[in-house]
Amino acid sequence: MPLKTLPTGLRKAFAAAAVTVSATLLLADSASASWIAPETGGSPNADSIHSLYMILLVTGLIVFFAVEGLLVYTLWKFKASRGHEAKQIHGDTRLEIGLTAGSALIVIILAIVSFMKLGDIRNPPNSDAAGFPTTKVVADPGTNQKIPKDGKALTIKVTAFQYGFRFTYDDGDPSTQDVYAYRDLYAPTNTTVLLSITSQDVNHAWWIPKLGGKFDAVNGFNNWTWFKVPGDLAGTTFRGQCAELCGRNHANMTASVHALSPSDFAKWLEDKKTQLAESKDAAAKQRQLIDAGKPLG
Ligand SMILES: [Cu+2]
Repeated sequence: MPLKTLPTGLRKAFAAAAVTVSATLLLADSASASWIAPETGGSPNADSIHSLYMILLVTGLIVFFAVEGLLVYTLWKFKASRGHEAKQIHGDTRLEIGLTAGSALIVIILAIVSFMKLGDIRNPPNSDAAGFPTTKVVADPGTNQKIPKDGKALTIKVTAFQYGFRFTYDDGDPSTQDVYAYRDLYAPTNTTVLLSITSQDVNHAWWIPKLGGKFDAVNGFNNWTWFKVPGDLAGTTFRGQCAELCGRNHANMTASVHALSPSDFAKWLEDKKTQLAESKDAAAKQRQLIDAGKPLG
């Protein structure tokens, strides 16, 4: 049925629905859209989650306003009034089959689109040539780990505990002390970072909204996710916090991810290595003094 032949009331209802959907889309697309849609901009998986969410949201809004608009229009148009008896209609097989088939089709299309998008959300891309030197990784078959096509990434272990996060930078050499840090994770831009997430006590959840999905941190189990911060975001800090109620200090269990250029990150890693070696030496010296019964200097 062409739009022109529709009654004025119905046309107005459709116009109002279109305006509402467009206004919601405009708001959702603005920089401060995090109130209605998942945050975006820090990593390609976060962007894909956002665009999939928007497809579902818009489809939902269109269906909602079409159904509610028709309902309100029908209530108004066919209401009982003086001198006019309301029509009694008992079902319409063709209409009912059409509505059921239409709804099923929408669900099927949404499922197909979701599965098509899932790849971009779950599979990490390769690091860029300008990224930090990455090492060969092998996917752990017992987990949900996905690795980039070229098999290379920077792996950081995230260990949640009551009440904080510890980040361990695996250097691939068991004979040396791995660099580690608490609360503040430093990561290079243009580099695919794989996160191996676990907990040393109760259940927690890792969530930096701008860097992708939320992942449970469970004792005795490794959950994997990834992020890749674009090169122009070097110097940016992404904030997040534990997303699983884990005890009385849960609200203070925050985490920050600081994106550094690959060269700044290399420098940070070296500085941290030196600091760790120095504090290890200092502790060993104190231990010697204690063992020898001498006062600590
Ligand atoms: Cu927690």
